[in-house]
Amino acid sequence: MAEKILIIGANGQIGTELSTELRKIFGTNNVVTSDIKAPAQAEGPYELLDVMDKENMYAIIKKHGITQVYLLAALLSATAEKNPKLGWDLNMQGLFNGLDAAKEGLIKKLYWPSSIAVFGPTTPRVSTPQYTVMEPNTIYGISKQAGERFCEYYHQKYGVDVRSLRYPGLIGYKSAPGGGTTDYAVHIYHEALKSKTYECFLKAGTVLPMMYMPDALRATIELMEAPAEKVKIRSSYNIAGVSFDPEEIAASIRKHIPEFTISYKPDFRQAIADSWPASIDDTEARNHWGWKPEFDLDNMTKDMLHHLGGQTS
Ligand code: AKB
Repeated sequence: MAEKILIIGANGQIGTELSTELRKIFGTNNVVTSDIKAPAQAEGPYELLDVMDKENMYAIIKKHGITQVYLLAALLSATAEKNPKLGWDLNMQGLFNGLDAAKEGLIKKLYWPSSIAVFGPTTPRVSTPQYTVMEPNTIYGISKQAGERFCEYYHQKYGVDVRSLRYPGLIGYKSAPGGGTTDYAVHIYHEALKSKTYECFLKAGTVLPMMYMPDALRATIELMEAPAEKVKIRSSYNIAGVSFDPEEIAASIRKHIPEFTISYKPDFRQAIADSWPASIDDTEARNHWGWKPEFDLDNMTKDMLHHLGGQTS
């Protein structure tokens, strides 16, 4: 049977780009996008859907004969800290609706993103392993950790084919990030081109795990397309791209825009960043289904500046 895909939260940072990639593979009409608001420009079939509305989610799945759901709707770390109740409700209720749809046989496969936010201040910060101390202290991290436990539970107990990645900060030129602690690493490129200066909301020396969007999209699709027996972890996989601090990304930008300057004005997001790993050990993802990142910091910078319309010499 041909695959029919539903992307929930398709207007967000990942959804915007993932829908284009999935449509290249599965065909425009076999990928239905959905979000709480209509897209600025519809490239194919779309539906209005609040991820917390189970009835409507099920109706859309049945209407289009959906076989796979990518459930991307979530409140990210910074936004969820400002509205903890909504952060928890939306992140958990949305996941339950997706897991239940799979448990009840409405769909065959579910993708749900987790995050490096599942780790906390007591986690070893460097080369954080797949299995380690996890005591997240943000609402977002707590919801992602609880979500991981439920994914594994639904897989073991009900045979649900759920797959997940612990995304680091994601950096891309096609879509804006939506309320995360790692968002500075996208804004910095836009500001470098616009005003040649950037005021960073994290302080110098704050090293975080990051990944260029093409790598993240490839990891997502490779995991979803991997044979089920290779997906041995059903909570969520560590994946690593590149780790850097604001000074290092500024230095990388300066190779193309020598006059670029950075200044620092840390806000509440500093405490969130300080509770997260600096780098990730993704041995399991590499060994189980062959994950390998392609972009390092300088390649990413070159590509970002090129696509955002700047110099790349
Ligand atoms: C955030 O900063 O909240 C996200 C994430 C790392 O999950 N980008």
